[in-house]
This record gives sequence, structure tokens and C-alpha cells, in this order.
Amino acid sequence: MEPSTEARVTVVLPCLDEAAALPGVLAAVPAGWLALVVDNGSTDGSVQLARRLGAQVVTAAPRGYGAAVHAGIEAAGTELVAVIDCDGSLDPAELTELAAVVSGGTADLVCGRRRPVERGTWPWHARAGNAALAWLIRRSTGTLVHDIAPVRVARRSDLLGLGLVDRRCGYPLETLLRASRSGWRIVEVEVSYRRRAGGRSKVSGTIRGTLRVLVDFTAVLRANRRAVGNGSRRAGRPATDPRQAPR
Ligand SMILES: Nc1nc2c(ncn2[C@@H]2O[C@H](COP(=O)(O)OP(=O)(O)O)[C@@H](O)[C@H]2O)c(=O)[nH]1
Ligand SMILES: [Mg+2]
Repeated sequence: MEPSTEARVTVVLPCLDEAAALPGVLAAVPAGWLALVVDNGSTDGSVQLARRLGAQVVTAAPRGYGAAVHAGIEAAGTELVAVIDCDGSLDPAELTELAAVVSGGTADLVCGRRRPVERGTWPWHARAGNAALAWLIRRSTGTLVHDIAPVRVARRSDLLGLGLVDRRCGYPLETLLRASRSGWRIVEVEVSYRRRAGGRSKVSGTIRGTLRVLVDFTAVLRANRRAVGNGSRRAGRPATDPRQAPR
């Protein structure tokens, strides 16, 4: 593979028992970028495997997706940070396009908009919950997002400056809401979405998991409503796919 000429980026990979997916995920991290696996007590050898494959590994003390992602962003040493799941459902190679939008200066936060590329990828309950929440965000902030995506690229210092407090499943939603409130330019770029490479879903792959996500999301939405004052609408900046935006 050619060495990358792009800015160096740390890819934060929240990981809980993803040994089946790790080799493929780490192999797809763009050349010259840094893979940072954040573990919360995997028991399937993920930590040892990630180290053997050359990734940096960080351990996040509290359990939870948000705790892992936040610890990874804190530990990152690069200006740009990308966050992506470590289950093989998303392709780290596609992050170069998202990072180019941030480093090009046209967006502060670039989110992946998932497009399933194989059948049976996205359980109906997770997809419906995601669509409903994206609609709520559009309605309450004016930011035209369509996915509470697990794929995000932004400047590390900007992300830490948001003061995110959720450490569970509400973390991506809180990122979007706080970024909108802060007037960030938020852009969506389509990313491919597949079935996980192996292992088990810990978040939205089961109805129970989706319900847990909804509980976390409700808490984040309630806090956001308090922060903006009774859920009043405010104009935000539209999230657009730069490939589809008029030039
Ligand atoms: N470190 C850590 N990673 C987690 C935790 N929960 C989920 N993840 C990781 O976050 C990513 C998304 O979780 P996943 O189970 O695929 O959720 P789904 O895509 O909604 O089914 C995967 O890479 C998981 O390994 C956690 O508590 N700690
Ligand atoms: Mg997944």
C-alpha cells in the first residue's frame, strides 16, 4: 500500500470482544494513520490480538461505548480523530474521504451516513429507532442529519471541548446535539454498512439492546432540551454530503 499523504489521523476503535473482526478492521486502517483500540474488559483475546497486530491499546475503566470512545479521544495524540466501530460492519478505509472534508476546512464534524451493502445488515428496530432520532435532531436543531452514526471525524480538541457527559450509548447523539448547539458545520458522507464480521452485537443488534439505546438517548434528549430551553427550534447548519451538494 502507498504511504498516505493525508494528515495523520488516530482511528479510535471501541472494542468489546471483537477478535473475529480485528484483523480485517486493522488491515483497513489507512496507511500512516494510527489505530487505537479501546477495550473495556474483552475476554476473547481482543487486547492481545490488537497489540500483536500493531495497534495501540487503551483500557477504559467504566463499561460502555461512550466511555471507550471518550477514553480513546483523550488518549489520541493527533489533531484529527476518527471514530468507527471495531466489528467489521464499517470500513476504516472509507475514513480518508471523511477526514479530507475536515482537513479541507469545510466542516467541523463529518459523520458517516450508513448505506447497507448486503442483506440483513441493519435490524429493522435499530434502523427505525435511528431514523426517528435523526428526525428529532433535524426538527430540534435544523441540522440535516439522517444517521446517528458510529462513524465520525473531527478535530480532537473540538471534540473534547464539547464537554460530553454520556458514557454509554447516548454518546453519538450527544455529540451531534452539542455540536449543533455550538454552531459546528456538520456534514454527512455515505459509508458502506455490512453485517458484523463475527461475534455478538452489544448495542442495537437485539430488541433489548435497542431499548437500552432508547433509554440512553432519551436522557440525552432531555438534557439537551433543558440546555436549549424547552425544546425551542433553532436554526442550525444543514448536514450535507459534499458529493451531493450544489457546487
Ligand atoms: N470498549 C467497549 N466497546 C464497546 C462497548 N460496547 C460496544 N462496544 C464496541 O462498539 C462498537 C459497536 O458495538 P456493536 O456491538 O457492534 O453495536 P451495534 O452495531 O449497535 O450492534 C463495537 O466495536 C463494539 O465492540 C463497551 O462497553 N466497551
Ligand atoms: Mg455493530
